[in-house]
Amino acid sequence: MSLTKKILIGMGLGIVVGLIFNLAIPGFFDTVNSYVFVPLGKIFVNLIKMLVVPIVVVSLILGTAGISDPKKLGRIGFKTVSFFLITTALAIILAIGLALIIQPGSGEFQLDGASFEATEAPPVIDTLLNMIPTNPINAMAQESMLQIIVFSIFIGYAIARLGTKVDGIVRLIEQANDVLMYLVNVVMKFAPYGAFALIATAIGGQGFSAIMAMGKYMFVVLFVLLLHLVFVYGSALTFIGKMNPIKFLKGFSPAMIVAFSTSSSNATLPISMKAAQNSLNVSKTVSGFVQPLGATINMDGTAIMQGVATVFIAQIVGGNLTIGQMLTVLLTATLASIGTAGVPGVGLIMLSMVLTSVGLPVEAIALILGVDRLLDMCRTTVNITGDAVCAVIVERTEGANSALEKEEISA
Ligand code: DAS
Repeated sequence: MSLTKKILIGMGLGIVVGLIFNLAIPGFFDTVNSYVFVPLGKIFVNLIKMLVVPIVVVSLILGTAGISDPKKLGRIGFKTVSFFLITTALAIILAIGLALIIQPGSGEFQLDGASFEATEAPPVIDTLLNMIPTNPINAMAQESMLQIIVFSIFIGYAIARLGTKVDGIVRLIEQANDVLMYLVNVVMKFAPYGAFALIATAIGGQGFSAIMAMGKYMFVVLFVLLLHLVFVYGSALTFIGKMNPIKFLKGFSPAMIVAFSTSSSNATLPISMKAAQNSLNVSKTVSGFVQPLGATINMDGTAIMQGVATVFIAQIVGGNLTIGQMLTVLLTATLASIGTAGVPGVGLIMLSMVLTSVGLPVEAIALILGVDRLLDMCRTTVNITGDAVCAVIVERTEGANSALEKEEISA
């Protein structure tokens, strides 16, 4: 049975058991919750938190090293990275904006105990200065995410500039990334039990209001994913890529279906490259550069989930994000999407990093864990679609450039 099915079963059982305790035997809930649900849920959350810092360090070093060597990047690379960063930032702004308007986390459901002290954001200058770690190891120990990110980016930049001299370190970090991605799979095997326990705790304590909150959260994420697909990618294709979005959809839908069913950008890559080359007239050169890079550093769908989830969790723990914290979310979610490889569930692990960066309790992912797998299927589809849209646009403008160059030569 697939992991998706197991997580859905875990979620379903969690809802049923939670409702039984909430509606029929509330007197037993506290005891069973303390000795069964909370420990099981804590194991899963701690396993996720255990991976966050190493994954952020390793994947951001590799991601930055991969995109910060101007020689290697060239014009195609510059266009590609610019498109990725602009669309990811747009995705997060859309996500935070709509989550603030729709307010999925405001209502009678509030998370008990998890108090959310809006850490008053110090003046912007201090925030920027504090991003530079005086002691990177201490930053990791303290889970100071912005400092960890800055340190990783510096290392990645240095690796890119030193090139072959540090091949040994690159190989070591690449192997560390493989180990961590393997561990993501191992941790995700525990997800069905974690989903069951965390949802049983939330619903056992709060009943239907918790289910309503989950439903509203899911609606907002799906709504923003659709908006991003239609408006951001649709207009980019029409006005820059000079391609009819319907034509794109017809040519790229096989890859979108594979992404939806596998929840993995990496697993879909061969299909999405073939679809781009055979049906969207993207050259092997552009497709071979843009799509593999995009599968790693461009995850608009994941960034949307992280934007909505952070605002949602801030709302259910009774607080609202300050402007400074929203900017932190914009920065950390954009950077989070740069390094994380496209494997199932990695977006949830990186969400822990975003939550930590604004002082929100990671335990609050309890409510979104159960529906995360379904959303992972949808956001992975958006992730790889963004890569293909970028490939079409780079091809079109490169094609235009090379056509212009040919004209100049022949003139
Ligand atoms: N499943 C990831 C991907 O392959 C996205 C995510 O986990 O958010 O793109």
